[in-house]
Amino acid sequence: MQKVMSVLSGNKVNIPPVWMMRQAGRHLPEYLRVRKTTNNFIDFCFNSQKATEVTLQPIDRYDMDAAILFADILLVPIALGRTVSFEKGIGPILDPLSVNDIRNFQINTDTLEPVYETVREVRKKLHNNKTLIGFCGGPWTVATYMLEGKGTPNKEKAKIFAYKNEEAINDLLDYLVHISSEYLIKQAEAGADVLQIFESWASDLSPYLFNKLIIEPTKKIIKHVRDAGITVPIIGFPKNCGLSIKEYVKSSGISAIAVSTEVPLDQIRSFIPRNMAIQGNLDPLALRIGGKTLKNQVQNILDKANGPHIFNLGHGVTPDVKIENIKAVISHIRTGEGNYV
Ligand code: 1CP
Repeated sequence: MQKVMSVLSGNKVNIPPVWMMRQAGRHLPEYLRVRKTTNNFIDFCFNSQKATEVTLQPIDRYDMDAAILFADILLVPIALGRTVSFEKGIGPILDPLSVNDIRNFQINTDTLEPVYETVREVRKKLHNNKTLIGFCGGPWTVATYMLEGKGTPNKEKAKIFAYKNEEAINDLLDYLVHISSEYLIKQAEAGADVLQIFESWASDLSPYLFNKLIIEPTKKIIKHVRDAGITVPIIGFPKNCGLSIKEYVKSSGISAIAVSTEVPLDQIRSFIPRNMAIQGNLDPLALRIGGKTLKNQVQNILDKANGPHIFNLGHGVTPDVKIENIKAVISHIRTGEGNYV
């Protein structure tokens, strides 16, 4: 059995499986080489051959236990007829939504077909002891980009929209639930072994908004996926959501919880179901710093993660991370020692 699957089914193993969010990305020279061949990031994501190649790079380079599909959470707004572009040094740019736009989405889910082709290709090429993870963004996280038009520090415009436009926000989230459910179902049908829902902007929400914007839409997605007969484990990642993580674990229907860096691994066990797998939560900053700092942080997580655990970061690998340090982390996890630099 794949190690990741074993842990997700509740087994505690001596050596935890490991993968890292954004493991396929700009810290890898082989990624940059392929990335350079396509100017536009969206075209790159929709090029199955290139997306397959970069999905597999971290497996070849590091022997990670899981590959994560190379795509982006912002492909879903494209299926709703919106324009998305990525500007160098800025990030995603979208045309900010008005209430009227929400009534007039031009839905075209066929746009997402190349992503399923990538999943099929990767699953064919990946060794069967490795897990393939498919994903989508949480509806609220995707909505923040659609409403704000770009990544912003506090998502204030999106939150004010949510408070003031009850009907429009419900409609928007329903559209996103609908497309994201289909997106996940088709990824699983194409061969994804596990699905992850990235709720990157789950922080600073009142419990009222957390329930409305995060829990309810997630519940609906998971229900649709299960109703379609998909049984694969679903990992939820409600980043930086504070105590709301309790309600999220209890009510959303997720199979496993991915935790960002601030969550004390030894405390979360007391309020999640026995044998639920936890994924995370090495500080990405420690990975950037390396040396003794990184070694101590890795050991700390190994010591505290009592129970089924998938080793990962609390957020993504940054472009300045040294390859030697990722290798050292993996070696430390598997052999007890690593050459940190
Ligand atoms: O030039 C480049 O190569 C762009 C960098 C990049 C990469 C490597 C972006 C732009 N997206 C991705 C791929 C990606 N995105 C993956 C697959 C690769 C992997 O993890 O190895 C995944 C799972 C995502 C998910 C994603 N995209 C999230 C959720 C996770 C997270 O980081 O919080 C989010 C928020 C996005 C939006 C996004 N995509 C890219 C950028 C610069 C952003 C905005 C981030 C922000 O607002 O801070």
